[in-house]
Amino acid sequence: MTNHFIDFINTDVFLMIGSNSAENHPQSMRWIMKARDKGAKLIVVDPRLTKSAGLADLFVRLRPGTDIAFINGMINHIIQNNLYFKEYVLHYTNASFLINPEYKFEDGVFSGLTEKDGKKVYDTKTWQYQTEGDPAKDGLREEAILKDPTLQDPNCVFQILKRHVSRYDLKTVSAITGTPEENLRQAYDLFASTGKPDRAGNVIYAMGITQHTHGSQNCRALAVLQLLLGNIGIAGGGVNAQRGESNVQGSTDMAMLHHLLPGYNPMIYASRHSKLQDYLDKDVPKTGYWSNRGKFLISMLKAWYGDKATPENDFCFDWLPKHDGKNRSHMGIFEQMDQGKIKGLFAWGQNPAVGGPSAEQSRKAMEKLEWLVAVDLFETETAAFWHRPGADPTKIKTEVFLLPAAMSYEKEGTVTNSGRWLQFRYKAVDPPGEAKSDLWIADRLFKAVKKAYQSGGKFPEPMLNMVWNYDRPGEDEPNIEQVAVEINGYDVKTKQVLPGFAKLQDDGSTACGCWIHSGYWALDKEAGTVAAKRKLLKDKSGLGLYPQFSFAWPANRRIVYNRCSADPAGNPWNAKKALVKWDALAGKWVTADVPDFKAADPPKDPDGQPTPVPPEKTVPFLMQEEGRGRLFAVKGVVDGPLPEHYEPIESPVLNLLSKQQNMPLATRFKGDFSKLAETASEQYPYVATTHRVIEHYQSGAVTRNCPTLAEISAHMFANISPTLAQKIGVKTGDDVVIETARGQITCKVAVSGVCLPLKVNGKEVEIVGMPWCFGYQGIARGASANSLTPCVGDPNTSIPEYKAFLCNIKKAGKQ
Ligand SMILES: Nc1nc2c(c(=O)[nH]1)N[C@H]1C(S)=C(S)[C@@H](COP(=O)(O)OP(=O)(O)OC[C@H]3O[C@@H](n4cnc5c(=O)[nH]c(N)nc54)[C@H](O)[C@@H]3O)O[C@H]1N2
Ligand SMILES: Nc1nc2c(c(=O)[nH]1)N[C@H]1C(S)=C(S)[C@@H](COP(=O)(O)OP(=O)(O)OC[C@H]3O[C@@H](n4cnc5c(=O)[nH]c(N)nc54)[C@H](O)[C@@H]3O)O[C@H]1N2
Ligand SMILES: [Mo]
Repeated sequence: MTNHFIDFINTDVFLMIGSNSAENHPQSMRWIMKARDKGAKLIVVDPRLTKSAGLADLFVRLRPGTDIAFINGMINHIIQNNLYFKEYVLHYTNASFLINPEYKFEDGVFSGLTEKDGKKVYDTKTWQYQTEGDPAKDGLREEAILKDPTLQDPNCVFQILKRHVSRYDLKTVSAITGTPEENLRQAYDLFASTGKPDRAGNVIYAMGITQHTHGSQNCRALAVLQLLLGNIGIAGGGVNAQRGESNVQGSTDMAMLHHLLPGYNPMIYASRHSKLQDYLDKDVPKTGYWSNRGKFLISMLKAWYGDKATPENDFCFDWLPKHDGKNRSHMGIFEQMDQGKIKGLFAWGQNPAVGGPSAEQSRKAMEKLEWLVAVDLFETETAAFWHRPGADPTKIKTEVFLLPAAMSYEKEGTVTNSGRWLQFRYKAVDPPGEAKSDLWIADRLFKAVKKAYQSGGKFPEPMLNMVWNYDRPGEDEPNIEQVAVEINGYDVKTKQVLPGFAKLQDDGSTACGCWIHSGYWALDKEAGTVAAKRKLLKDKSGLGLYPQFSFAWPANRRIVYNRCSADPAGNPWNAKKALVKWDALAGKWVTADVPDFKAADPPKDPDGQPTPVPPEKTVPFLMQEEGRGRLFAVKGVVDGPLPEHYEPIESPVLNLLSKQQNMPLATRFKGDFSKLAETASEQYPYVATTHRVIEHYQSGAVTRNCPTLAEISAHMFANISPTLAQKIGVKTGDDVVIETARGQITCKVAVSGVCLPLKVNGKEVEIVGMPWCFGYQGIARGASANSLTPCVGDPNTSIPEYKAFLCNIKKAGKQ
């Protein structure tokens, strides 16, 4: 999230799209409802009439997988009717920047589409700015980029965007999404009303936006929208992803992703990086804040390899495992497993037999493993895959270990919420039986592997020399505070904990495990550490910033890009909600939030005062190389500089906008994972989507094992409309069989207005909505929706297309 939950009280209009916060983020909904009590409006955009939609001022029902049509339509409406925030757009975005005149968009694809190793990729040469000098040598300096401040040049970003979205008129959008034109117009006007200096619009999104083959472009479209309306960097605004598991933000910060290192540094690839200098040359930008990336990487190497890491040996860069460039995402791993190329799997706090796409094929792929270790609270469907219904345990050779883990209340450690707030939580109760904390398990596992390497093995150095100083004398449990010190960072010589990442160096004098978290473990006089802070009292701003409650990364900043909350001269757009302000008389910045720009230069002599940086010298988007918000993405996404509507891979209709039916770069998989229905399939005529329910958590391991919750929500079901129910002859409570190209399931049916047919280009399209929390273990059992879902993914993230695919549905027992 660019903003945070309490900040929602400052919002005037919410656009909740592809998120059902009332069920899935009740704490978030609490702040939304507080804002509504003060007069804020809520728009909900969802294929289903959700509990959130029931609380909305305006509900927009759209066909799954058509959000870009909806959002580009809004962008078009805003530009055509002059509803964008002109001064903001001109000064804080790349609207005026000129793009290579060779850039083209034709037949639904961008210039540069080619094939490499049998895969479609874009060469992004024509998507670049026109510059003076050579950006490859000097970096992407803002001063060197050619611009047209009148925004009239046909090659400027604003005109390119305007042309691109002009095809998304109300009629076309309505024909694609199935949303009536009047409903679209109402939503567009209401949200566009926030394109004024004193109005704040807040975009809230989650899995309805991300789980598509164009999920990243869905997010991009929302960012473009918010930049046009001047809603980024202001109180009550932002693009706010409602993250999932309580600590999923923390786990992505820590690089639980195959293409990242901690703190969102890019991964090291064998093909690109044979030595440290390659990384510094190719992946450290010359301009923008990421130009400090070398300091972050080298400090990480010092944290991992300690005294062994020296400038002479590239800080042990050679010891880091290198990515081989293959698809190592969830689906890539299961494809490899199916091909017998993976020997063993740790399912550590995850349950892919229920949560992964094409679940039955995935369960079969696990049969090819030599061993599987499940580290979990329960014997999940994954741990029990070898004795699942229909499997023959005598034929499955996989050796399965179940290590019982302690739950969050049974151990201590930090959790990072969607708003980037990190907080230390204390242990409440002891874990039952032999259950151990994950840290304990990781500690013993590492020590056992290290011991094995001591008696030989290939390339033992990284294992034998890894810093592992978490023992607490006389205690069984490793010292989690020592782990925190390593993540926070310390001075190598004095071992003093660092106050923040500004102190990190690239000469080996500092160590830091995850630069964005740096400062969270710095000492606080009263609380002990910043992350342990729990003081709500001091919020002088009145904006809910509460700087003394927990720690918000980076640098305890609550609202990122906050320079944009004031005009170029430093006067807040909205004086009542000022985050930062230039006091011209005093010649300094007055700040309620930690500024997201360089507000002062350090003092010239040790006793001197820092010198304030005047407004015209500050950069609104510090993390971007060119310092501006990108309406047109010259970098960062592989599948296009502007969002374009493509149909989901499985779709009931042809793409109305172009010949390009779906995302040209979508990731696809082989063998058992390649099964797909064709466009407008007669065999699978209905659109299916999946969602969560308030009673169950995720794959249901923790909630279907809880007797009360298992009783409240005991059955797998599918929601269908009364018209579809009539057509197939069922009523609520009947059993139905749902089938896709991957397989079939039997479950109950619920007939209501939650799902209704939509008129898509003159054709009635029925929607089938299913929760995905059921499986064959636990107290409440039922069929898994993921037995039906396809293995296709977004080319940037490899997230599966869980939210839009084709199915058939029949009354059970009927042919
Ligand atoms: N009770 C409960 N809370 C949870 C979880 C849980 O399992 N149970 N899981 C947690 C986790 S890990 C996560 S990631 C979050 C997820 O939180 P959400 O994203 O809110 O969860 P979903 O219900 O999967 O999807 C949200 C909505 O997207 C809609 N949708 C489907 N397809 C589309 C589409 O193409 N466009 C649009 N605009 N909407 C679409 C669905 O109908 C659904 O209402 O919730 C977290 N909170
Ligand atoms: N069709 C469909 N599929 C989806 C989605 C969807 O919307 N539709 N959503 C996707 C999303 S957003 C997500 S996040 C994934 C989730 O997919 P998974 O992560 O595979 O599912 P979870 O049920 O969250 O698995 C967490 C496991 O961790 C265990 N656990 C809980 N606490 C601890 C602990 O402290 N330590 C350890 N070691 N274990 C613990 C739980 O018992 C549980 O078995 O599913 C994805 N799958
Ligand atoms: Mo999630």
